[in-house]
Amino acid sequence: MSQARSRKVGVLVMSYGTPESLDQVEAYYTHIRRGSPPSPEQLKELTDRYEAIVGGFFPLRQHTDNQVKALEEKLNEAYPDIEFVCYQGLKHASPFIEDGVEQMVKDGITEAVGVVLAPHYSVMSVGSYIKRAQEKADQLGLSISFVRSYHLHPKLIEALSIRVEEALARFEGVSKDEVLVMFTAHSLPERILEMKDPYPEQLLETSRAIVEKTGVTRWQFGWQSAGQTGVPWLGPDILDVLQTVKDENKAECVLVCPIGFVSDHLEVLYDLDIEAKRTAEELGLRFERTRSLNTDPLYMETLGEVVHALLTNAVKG
Ligand code: FEC
Repeated sequence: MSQARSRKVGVLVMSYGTPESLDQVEAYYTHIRRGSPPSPEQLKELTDRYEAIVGGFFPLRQHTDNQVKALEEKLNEAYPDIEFVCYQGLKHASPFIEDGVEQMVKDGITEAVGVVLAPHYSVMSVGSYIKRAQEKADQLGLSISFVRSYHLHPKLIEALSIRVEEALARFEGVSKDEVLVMFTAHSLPERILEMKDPYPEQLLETSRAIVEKTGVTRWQFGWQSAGQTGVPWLGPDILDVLQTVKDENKAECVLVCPIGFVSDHLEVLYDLDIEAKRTAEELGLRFERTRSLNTDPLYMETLGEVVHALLTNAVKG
């Protein structure tokens, strides 16, 4: 079948990365902290969070593996004239972004595209993945172009809207208008605002597109998972939003939709399912969360289409 394919393209699929076992948490955390090891207290706090989610299992690795495989299948099925080979490149774990680029070159790939498993662009998130991949590609003489964001892709919005509707139905006996839908994403240091970074606006655009498609009437955006780095991070934090919801009697039911994440991992399974849920319940609020995208076919089609569009534009351009 691959004989009919006239062109071969390497796809660097980039994701955050996670440890493979509890004894790797320190090295992983040190990498996130740009080489500065965490204190014993910080390490314990993070290890405890991993242990709390599913007994020290690291779901992000499995989800990323599955997403990369599903995307490769989707691309090869949808575009029979091109042979697509997907490579994994992780930000904070092995195989690192640079390893993925190197492997493409070793395999004889001469044309490549990079895409991040995160729909919204910030210079501090997607921008930093792209920078590292571009630097390695330049070093090795590989031609590579990048998808920067896909936060308004109709199939992404459809997949997220389906999840919002399905989760709203979980509040039995409560009408849609009584539930406050809280869209969330990973916070970043506030200084991105001075840089006119598109991240906050793109997140609001995704939120508004879902609201429009689902007819949700009460909604709010909140930031989650801010780091403890001694500099101000974007707010309001979702835990504070929950308090405000209670204080101002805005709603009794809260549905969290983490639009900034595409997989089940620590920031969803701990920060939302354990920490935010506990806070909500202490405040007497009913709490639900939308299902993660993981390998949802609509999400895989979104990725396939944005990768393919980049190749088409590259030919035209
Ligand atoms: O399940 C897992 O093992 C990994 C879950 C995970 C995801 C994730 C996504 C994002 N982060 C983003 C920004 C930052 C910034 C810092 C930072 C720190 C951490 C720490 C852990 C962690 N992040 Fe993360 N992030 C995940 C996990 N993140 C663990 C360290 C402990 C902590 O702060 O809780 C601060 C770095 C510093 O110290 O300077 C900034 C952004 C995303 C979403 C986009 C993406 O996926 O790339 C933005 C998943």
